Amino acid sequence: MKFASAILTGAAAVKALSIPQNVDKREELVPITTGFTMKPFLTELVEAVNDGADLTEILTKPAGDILSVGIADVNATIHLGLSTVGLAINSGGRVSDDDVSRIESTAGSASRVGDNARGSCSNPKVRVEWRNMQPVQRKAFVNAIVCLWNAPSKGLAPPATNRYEELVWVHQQMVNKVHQSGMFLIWHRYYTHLFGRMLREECGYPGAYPFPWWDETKDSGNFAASGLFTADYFGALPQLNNGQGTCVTNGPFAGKRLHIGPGGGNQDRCLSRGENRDLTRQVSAAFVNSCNSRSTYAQMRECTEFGPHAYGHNGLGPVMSDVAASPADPVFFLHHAFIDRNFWKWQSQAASRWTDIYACAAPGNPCPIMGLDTVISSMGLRPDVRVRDILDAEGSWLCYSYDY
Ligand SMILES: [Cu+2]
Repeated sequence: MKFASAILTGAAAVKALSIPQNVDKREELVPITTGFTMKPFLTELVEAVNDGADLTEILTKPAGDILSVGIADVNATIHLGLSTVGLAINSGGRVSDDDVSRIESTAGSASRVGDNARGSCSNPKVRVEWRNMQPVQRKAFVNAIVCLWNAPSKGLAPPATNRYEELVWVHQQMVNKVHQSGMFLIWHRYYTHLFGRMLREECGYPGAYPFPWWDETKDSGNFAASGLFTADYFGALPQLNNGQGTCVTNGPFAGKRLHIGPGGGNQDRCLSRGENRDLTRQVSAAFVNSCNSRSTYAQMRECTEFGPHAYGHNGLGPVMSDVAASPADPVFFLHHAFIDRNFWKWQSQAASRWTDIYACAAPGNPCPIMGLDTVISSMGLRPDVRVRDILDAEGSWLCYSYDY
């Protein structure tokens, strides 16, 4: 094949190169084909207020910076939107409420977490917001990801061409079990933690350096300005180009090829990004506060998953909006550390949230109930754990907290 193309000249060579199946062809623009289910802020806000949450608290609680102009906007929108949103809510859509009341009535006697007590985690490792890390730490973090990417696979997943892709493969295989149910926050907490352990144990990311998280509320509507997307770190995040993402061509991930996904398939393609500011604008402190004002795990999880989580994913382009294989973009883990930090903050509001959980262990109606002994699997990446091991991030098993 190589020989054949080498002897083609002039017009014949140009024609050969334009054949779509040509393996040497490298795409520049990548269409967006799937996306996470989204639920708008306004809908969530009205539901939260209907459930007794304090609107002023949601809009002014300092979970990030909310501009006064933002508050005025939101108030105006609420007045305009109440009647239509009210109709939408009354006509259904609150997927998990039935399940939640059923679960709460049957699982109220869940036992306390005893063997994951906080006492044995006297000095939790602090996860630090990206901007608060030293440049040398940020660089080491990115280098460790590159190391995982360059490391051979361990045979866990045949389609994976390197160790990093085994991690992506696990998410792809688990996708239907760990989204759209109570498993979402718990499982992604474990998955993100495993990623951190692989960086430290397999790629030498120093124990003294923190695991980062990304406070996306500070970059609401302009993720590209976060400081993550530079040639020093994760490479560019351009705006969408005609609704399409662009292959990453700068930084340590320039020219990287992906082999797990899109969706359930496994196709060679580029790592691509493209910001949709209409979507990233939705990832606001007010939205996070609204989710964290919900009193039950099920409500908070649903708000988070379909809210800031989904808008962050879908706002970052073709790879990050691919539900199954989104971890193929390493920025996935900073995004999920942000989601986990919000979960941690919600848990911090009441001691029982570290020790008890009422949730669905998988999608479905009726759904299987999650208890403290429900197994959390990474399909062989590391040994399985139970919910009770990781429900409390500041317990002995995980032993971490966040800087704010
Ligand atoms: Cu996921």
